[in-house]
Amino acid sequence: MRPIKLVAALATIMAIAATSFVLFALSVFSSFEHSDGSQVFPDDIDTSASPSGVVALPEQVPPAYRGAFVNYTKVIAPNGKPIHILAQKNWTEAQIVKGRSVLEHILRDAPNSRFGKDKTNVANTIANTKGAMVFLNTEASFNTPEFEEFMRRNDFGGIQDLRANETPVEGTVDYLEHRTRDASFEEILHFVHDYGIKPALPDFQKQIEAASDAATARGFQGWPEDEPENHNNEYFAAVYDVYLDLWKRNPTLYEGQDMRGEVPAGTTHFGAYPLATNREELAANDPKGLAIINGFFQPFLTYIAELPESFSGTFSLREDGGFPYSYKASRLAYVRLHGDNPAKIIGNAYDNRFWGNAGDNEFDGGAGHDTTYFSGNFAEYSLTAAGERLTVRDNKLGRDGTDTLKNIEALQFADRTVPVPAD
Ligand SMILES: [Ca+2]
Ligand SMILES: [Ca+2]
Repeated sequence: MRPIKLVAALATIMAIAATSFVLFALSVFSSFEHSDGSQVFPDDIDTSASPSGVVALPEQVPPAYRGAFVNYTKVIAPNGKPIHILAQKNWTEAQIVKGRSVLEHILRDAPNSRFGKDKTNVANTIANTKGAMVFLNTEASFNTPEFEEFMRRNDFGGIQDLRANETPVEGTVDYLEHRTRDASFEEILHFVHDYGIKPALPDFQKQIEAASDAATARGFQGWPEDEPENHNNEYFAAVYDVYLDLWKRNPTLYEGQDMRGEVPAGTTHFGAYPLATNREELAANDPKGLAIINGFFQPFLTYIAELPESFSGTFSLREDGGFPYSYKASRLAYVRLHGDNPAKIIGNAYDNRFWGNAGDNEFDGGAGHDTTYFSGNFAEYSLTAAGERLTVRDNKLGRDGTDTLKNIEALQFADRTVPVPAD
């Protein structure tokens, strides 16, 4: 239940290095070892050959890392340095991409916010610390010899874990049926908070601590296993989950375990946060919590939800009781379809951006200034208006198909943007 934070124990590393024959055996790898026995994780892994940016950990990576992890991606901070993401084998490529997208989202500037309008220093601080997200299979992965070896030998300055069985990807059956509790926002926000916000934004940190203390006085319970100084870290992430409406309708699985009946009414996070269960209640019942969210984030999720090729049917960003996931999806704004299944996307009041697939798609942007993206140049498409609908047919076979648009204000082609005239 409790997110587990990891701190490399340098003293332990040195004690082991001083006494162990293992070190002798590893001396052939000395070109990537520090004098304390930890191994150097390279800062220059090339991910450019992979369209998704996810690659297998290359040979140049020392064995302590390759023993525990198989795949890799990164986010480049404004200073040009990487923030590392290492993933174990249970993680699908789509899950790794989502995790990276959530990290990019949390680090994306929020122009109208007090502390988040320029996050350069936050991201640079994490990269300078040599921070790494570690995507583990399950909680049991902590207790494997491979992971323990990784913990003894890694040279990361800050590590936060997230597990594969708590990271559902938009458009998968698990997501659509709102089964697995999505912990990616919570855990990745912990990472940014600990290694970016605390060192880089001390005034914001003071505000978070004050809001956390006020909520604690009203019943918020930091995880009991945690030191009290970590409660503000749990609080910020819990409030952000609530703001994203992840608990507006309770999920049914917690890391593979049935969690039905485990969340007292009127609370989230298994009762730890008792002040609000959704964004509307947050404004009324925990305005200090809402203020810290508004101090760092935009109202919507700024990453593109990449729906899998298997998806077909309707994906709704508008709350609709017929779609159990639509509460959490209501905070998305950007969606991309893949494959060639016919599919429809229903937008919300945000300025939506939609990317269709090779099948015939329908897009309804709803309110806001909404844009649909196409693969080719404007001259390669035929446009037909009929009432409030606009049909856009790709004259190149097998590319974008024939898409029908409603409440869309702009068409973005490879070569130009075409505004849709109001009717
Ligand atoms: Ca919209
Ligand atoms: Ca299409």
